[in-house]
Amino acid sequence: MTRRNVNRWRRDFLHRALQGAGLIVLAGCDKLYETETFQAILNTAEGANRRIQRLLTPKNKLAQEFGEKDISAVFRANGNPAPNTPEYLADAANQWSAWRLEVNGLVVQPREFSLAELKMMPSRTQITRHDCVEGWSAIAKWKGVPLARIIERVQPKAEAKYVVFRCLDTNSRGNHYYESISLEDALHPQTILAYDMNDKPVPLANGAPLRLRIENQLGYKHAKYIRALEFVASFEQIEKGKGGYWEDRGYEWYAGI
Ligand SMILES: Nc1nc2c(c(=O)[nH]1)N[C@H]1C(S)=C(S)[C@@H](COP(=O)(O)O)O[C@H]1N2
Ligand SMILES: [Mo]
Repeated sequence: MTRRNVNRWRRDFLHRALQGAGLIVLAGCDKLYETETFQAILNTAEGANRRIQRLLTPKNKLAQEFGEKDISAVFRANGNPAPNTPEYLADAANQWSAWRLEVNGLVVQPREFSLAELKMMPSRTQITRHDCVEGWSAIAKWKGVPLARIIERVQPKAEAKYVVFRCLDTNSRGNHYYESISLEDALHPQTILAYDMNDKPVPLANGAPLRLRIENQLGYKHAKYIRALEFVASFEQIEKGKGGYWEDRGYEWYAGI
């Protein structure tokens, strides 16, 4: 197959998988979501397993995972410092009880999650290596809620293609950090919204209270200080249109490793 055919096949496959799995709503089929049986199937563990099964494409290959003994003694903090707005500092002082993750855009059920709610959802723990393009790497243990679990709750519409991560921090000129990934990568089993790092809450310097781990991608894709997830059909209208803070400054959008 040519590369184009492979890409087309992958796209069609994903589309079918998502449809079959009930993760996207076909135009005009919104009613299906309102039926009790359908909701019941979605809510069963079996339903969840079946959905994951169907999404296992070659691209879902797992990144290498390590053992406790491999965890780096020092894990650098990189990029913008933690926000120093009164709101962020107050949220941190109050153990994030007032903080909310907003999930909106092209979804059937936009909603907010408190940190406590995210922590009550099924979690995944993984010891992985972070690779920054600046030439350093570090291994840490991360615990968080798989993004797939959030996706099940909010139900992206058929037009949704990307998840945009809106971050709380800014550079010295006041530009907010943001990132975007494909729905396909968002459903990867190792793509998690992490709230713990090395068995403790993620430190402020490393993106508290919630940061992305997307283990098949380079460091700059791992959005820290997440405020909101936005489901979109295109990111051309966002900031400079390249899909992320560093992408707007010349980095590749697809930063696969
Ligand atoms: N919100 C936000 N996320 C970010 C950054 C940033 O400046 N702001 N820097 C990125 C880069 S380049 C890297 S290498 C990692 C660093 O994560 P760490 O601070 O946990 O080492 O975060 C990424 N995510
Ligand atoms: Mo980086």
